[in-house]
Amino acid sequence: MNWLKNWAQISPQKKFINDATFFDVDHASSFLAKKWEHPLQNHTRIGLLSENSLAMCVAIFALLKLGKEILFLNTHLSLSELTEQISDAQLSTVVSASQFEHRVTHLPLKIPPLFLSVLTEIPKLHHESFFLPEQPEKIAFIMNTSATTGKFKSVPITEKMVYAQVKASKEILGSFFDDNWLIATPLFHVSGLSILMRSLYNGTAVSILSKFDEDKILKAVETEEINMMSLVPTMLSRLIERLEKHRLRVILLGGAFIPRALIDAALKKELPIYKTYGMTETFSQSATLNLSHHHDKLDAVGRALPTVQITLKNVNKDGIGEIMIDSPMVMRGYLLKPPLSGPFETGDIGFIDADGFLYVLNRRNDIIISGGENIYPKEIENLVYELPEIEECVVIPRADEKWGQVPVLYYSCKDSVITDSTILSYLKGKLAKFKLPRQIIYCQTLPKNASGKIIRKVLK
Ligand code: S0N
Ligand code: MG
Ligand code: MG
Repeated sequence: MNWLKNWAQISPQKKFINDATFFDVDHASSFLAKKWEHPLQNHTRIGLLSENSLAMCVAIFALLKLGKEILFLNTHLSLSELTEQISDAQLSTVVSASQFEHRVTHLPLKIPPLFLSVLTEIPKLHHESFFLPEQPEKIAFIMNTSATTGKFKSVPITEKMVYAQVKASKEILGSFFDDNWLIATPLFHVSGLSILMRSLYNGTAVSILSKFDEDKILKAVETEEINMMSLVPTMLSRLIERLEKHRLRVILLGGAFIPRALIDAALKKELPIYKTYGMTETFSQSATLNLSHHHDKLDAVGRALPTVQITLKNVNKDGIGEIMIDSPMVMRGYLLKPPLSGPFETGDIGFIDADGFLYVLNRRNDIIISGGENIYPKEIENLVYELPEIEECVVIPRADEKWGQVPVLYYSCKDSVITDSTILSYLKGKLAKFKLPRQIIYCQTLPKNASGKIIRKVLK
């Protein structure tokens, strides 16, 4: 993938990331690639642990130039979660922001970690060229997503998938010379990484903020050139009231259920909302709805992007079925697992209307989406079952104004009892903070059906 090199030649002085030009980013990433070539020799799969930053982007391009597979690590994960992800993917080492140094030193790495701070040392004139052959099937990125079993799954994202996504996205959203897309979602999710790759493909600019900070975003939108952003509903809720002066042409909104009240508020403000339906396995958006053009379809998530076919399986008498996606942007099998063929089974339930608009009724099985972060009840339940006092437990979502949904734990005990706070402190440190149950409820027995299965619906 030589897009960066190409833009550095075509428009070297054009801004790419914050104040850094295409030339700067190409130059810095080549320098870094040269520096890392030797230590990373013989190691293909490299972890990356960082909050959003220019340095993180430069590292991404340096690793791509070296032909590495970059496994993105969620910065919110606990040490034990990180350790498991690193061992599972057979990572040799990680590139880390220096703020995580104390955690990285505890990880089981084969060779010492590399730190992003080296970026301050880039000499002005040094320039090394990296030319890469086109390799559509090569894995560029790996992202872990939570799975029904409670254990994550690793999604290999090939160059072909990236190309298919960014090209289809451009056809739907258009691209203008002065576009500047705010990256406020994490680069360790496809919601963030896809912005970087789309803008790289289009030769347009991005603005990066390390943290989601309402004041900073509103100021940037008012005073800077930002005209596009990608948000999860929790983020838009936190911004919408004060979002007055702007030149936004696209707000790509997705990653979780979008409450109707939020849509109504956005319409009232005439915000350029594009609802998006996508997932890590499709390297982000696969269907999109421009709200301002479709006032009669507000509950839909839109029509399939070019090259995407969305179909339904096991359709019931009301036309509702399981959503399947086929496209060159679709993953062809999880990492270190057997390949998948045919359309990808999302596990989501929905229907398609006569005009081809997709409606999603239920996201995958019993998934909980808190502020755009996915949580599977099983990953919490599995840990709770490690406590000897626990007889049974179940985690279900509770609606939450701020986060959309939060996990709630119900449990029953064997002979000896256990306190809620003992359970919580057991989970703390083992789970990312956003996965911790917001409420813990003791039950003498949990409601069950005739075959002895816990009925989640009753607790909901
Ligand atoms: C919502 C965010 C920004 C909240 O983080 P924030 O404000 O930085 O929180 P902190 O200040 O760090 O912490 C405050 C307290 O809140 C807890 N906390 C943090 N995050 C969460 C959370 N998600 N749920 C519950 N609690 C949370 C902290 O632990 C802390 O607690 P205390 O006070 O006790 O210490 C942040 O969560 C965020 O960035 N969320 C977005 C993540 C995201 O991008 N998800 C999308 C994933 N999906 C996809 O990528 C596929 C869909 C897709 O591609 C897409 C999605 C959206 C838009 C476009 C697209 C596209 O198609 O391109
Ligand atoms: Mg945070
Ligand atoms: Mg915050």
